[in-house]
Amino acid sequence: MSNAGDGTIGVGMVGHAFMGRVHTHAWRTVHHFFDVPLTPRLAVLGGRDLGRTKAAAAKLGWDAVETDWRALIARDDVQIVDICTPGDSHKEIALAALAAGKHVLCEKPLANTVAEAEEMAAAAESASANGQRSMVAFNYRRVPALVLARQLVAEGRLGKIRHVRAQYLQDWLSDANAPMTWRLRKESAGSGALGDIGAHIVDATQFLLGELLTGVSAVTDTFVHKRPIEGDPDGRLDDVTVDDAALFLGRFPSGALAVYEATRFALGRKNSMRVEVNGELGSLAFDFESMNELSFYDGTDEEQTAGFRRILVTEPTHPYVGAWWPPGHLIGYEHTFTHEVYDFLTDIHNGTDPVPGFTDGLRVQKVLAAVAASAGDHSAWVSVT
Ligand code: SOE
Repeated sequence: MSNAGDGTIGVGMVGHAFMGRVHTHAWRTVHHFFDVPLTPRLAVLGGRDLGRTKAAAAKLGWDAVETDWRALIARDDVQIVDICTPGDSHKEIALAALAAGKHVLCEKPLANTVAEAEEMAAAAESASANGQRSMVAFNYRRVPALVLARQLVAEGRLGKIRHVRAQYLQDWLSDANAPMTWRLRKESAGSGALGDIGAHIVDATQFLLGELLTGVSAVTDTFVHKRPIEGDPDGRLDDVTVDDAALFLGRFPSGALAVYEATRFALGRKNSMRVEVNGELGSLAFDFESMNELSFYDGTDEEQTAGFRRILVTEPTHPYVGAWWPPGHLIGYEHTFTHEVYDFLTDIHNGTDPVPGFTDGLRVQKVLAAVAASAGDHSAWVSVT
């Protein structure tokens, strides 16, 4: 569980698709920019297909490969297990890694069901007493502009919060002929837009307000029920078994009302993760497509000149930014993961529990389950005659 004693710590990462690539980038570069207490070693890359995993390891710079994640966990040169697989394997891999005494970083959403997430959170809690750290990879918590937004909310600059408006808009499924993927199967992904991107805005808004949603009311729908199987010579179609879009309302204990929209059918919106918060004293607005900016309306400004001001979040005093470039030299998506592993390594070294931990992942999972339950219960739906 502990590091190798030479100031390095071995990482074994399972999965090498999109998330595996962006996590690799973070592990490879974090110590070049941040003063990390432990330098990650890219010890082992795990993947099911030997040829593809070897090719990915060579390209990304991993020292060794394993085709069985159990073998990866068992290795002495692995102290951190990084789970970048679809949700259906998160629980099994995380529990095995924790049982083997390893630290665990797990992609979001934590699991496919609340029951799985509960087991994972319980295992992480007992492992914490043994000095093992677990974190769920809600990387948007590490966007400097969103960390700044949270600081402004916590300092009371917005006063009492009335509204939260959150959207996660992508468009890669707008084309009805876009191919089938694991993200569109309930068995592998748990849910569709809801768990893939809705989970991010649930976590981000709970993070911004420092509160947990107390209830939701939702509609979800699937627009395209069958999609082509990629590369199938007979052009066969496969069933989409998850939601394409999830829209829901929520309430926070402070009385704030929230509205959420997660869809992969918002043509023209590529990765528009947006949050707006309105309080009695001020408002904040953020859009990931301009991730280095935060808009702030200070309601205490004098009337003549009041207006949303665009804060370029690139000053060395802004969260995480001092490690990067001079003011105005922007950072990108991958940096949020670098910030994440920096915090994770710091927690491992300091013996503190990372945030968001598996319990936070469980909290999001409960919201996702509540959204699915509400959407499936049509008793509150009032038809307009
Ligand atoms: C795909 O929709 C996806 O890669 C999500 O799974 C990520 O979590 C999000 O950051 C970007 O979009």
